[in-house]
Amino acid sequence: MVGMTASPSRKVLLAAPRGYCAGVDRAVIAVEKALEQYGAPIYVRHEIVHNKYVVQTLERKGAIFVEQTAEVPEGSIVMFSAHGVAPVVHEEAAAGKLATIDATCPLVTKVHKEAVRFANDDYDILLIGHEGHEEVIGTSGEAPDHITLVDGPEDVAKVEVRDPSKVVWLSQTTLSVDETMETVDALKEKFPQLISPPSDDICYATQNRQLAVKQMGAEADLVIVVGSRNSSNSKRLVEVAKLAGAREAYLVDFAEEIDEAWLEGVTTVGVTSGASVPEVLVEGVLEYLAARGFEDVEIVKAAEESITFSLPKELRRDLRAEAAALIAERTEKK
Ligand code: 0CM
Ligand code: SF4
Repeated sequence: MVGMTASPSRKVLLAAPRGYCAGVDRAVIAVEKALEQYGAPIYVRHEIVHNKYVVQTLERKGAIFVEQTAEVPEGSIVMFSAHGVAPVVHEEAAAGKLATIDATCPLVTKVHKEAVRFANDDYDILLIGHEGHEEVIGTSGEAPDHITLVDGPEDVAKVEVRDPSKVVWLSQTTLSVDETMETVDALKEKFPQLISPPSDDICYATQNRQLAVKQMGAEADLVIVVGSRNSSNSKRLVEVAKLAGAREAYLVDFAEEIDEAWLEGVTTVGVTSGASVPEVLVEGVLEYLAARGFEDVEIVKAAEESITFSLPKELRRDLRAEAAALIAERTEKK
């Protein structure tokens, strides 16, 4: 038709992998299983994972979230969140006669063990992480006299160590890979004998979600990251998207938080979600976008994930006990 140009086609780039990681899946199932096995209430110290929807859903099922162990009534069951706790928290729970279920992600536990090992060998440990974040509080608590927090490259200038020939860096599991490497480079310049962790502390899920966002960032006008404000790994995805070239990137808990104005002049929208985000929330965003002409969805795949973790041992033991009781009951009936 003369004088008319076809409107550019609108599409969504959908990141893969996105959403739940193995540690979150395990932690959320652990709360559900504990509610099933023991009945409500199950106390959970700190948000089991940093996601508003997950916390609200579990609250409706009978979980009670608290920030301090002292808030849990004597004799109750308390679960520790995926982000891990300091040894002192285990002591507090024992003093309060609480039964504990530890849903700390095994990849966080791995960092705790590294910290203990290097502290026993009398290293100064430079823990790269965000001040005040629950995971960093837990890891630091393993060896408070040996650990110094380094919150980004700008913190390096003020770092001091006892012996520059005996220094190691470790990190929070949910940091930006690139920013962490910047911090490590600055630390290495200051302490040339700095040694690195025996294996990656930034977990596979954090790394893969950032890789996928990097791939879509250059092509997307706008990137929508589904995740909560207190979720470190989700917030990092917004930063990575912008650094990868996205004109804009926003974090939303739910589709209802999307502002129509963000879509003005936009033809390609990238969508992803943090490691603590249920897929149903991403589906809500895709429906919102489809209703506005973004029906075409293309997957941007950066990695395959197949890792799973078994349930916390306290629940597994109970499952074994239950199975044994059932077998005994059946044998008796014969
Ligand atoms: O550490 P972060 O704030 O990203 O936590 P999260 O609950 O959003 O994600 C999963 C984890 C861990 C540890
Ligand atoms: Fe574990 Fe990584 Fe998931 Fe955190 S983001 S729970 S460290 S797998």
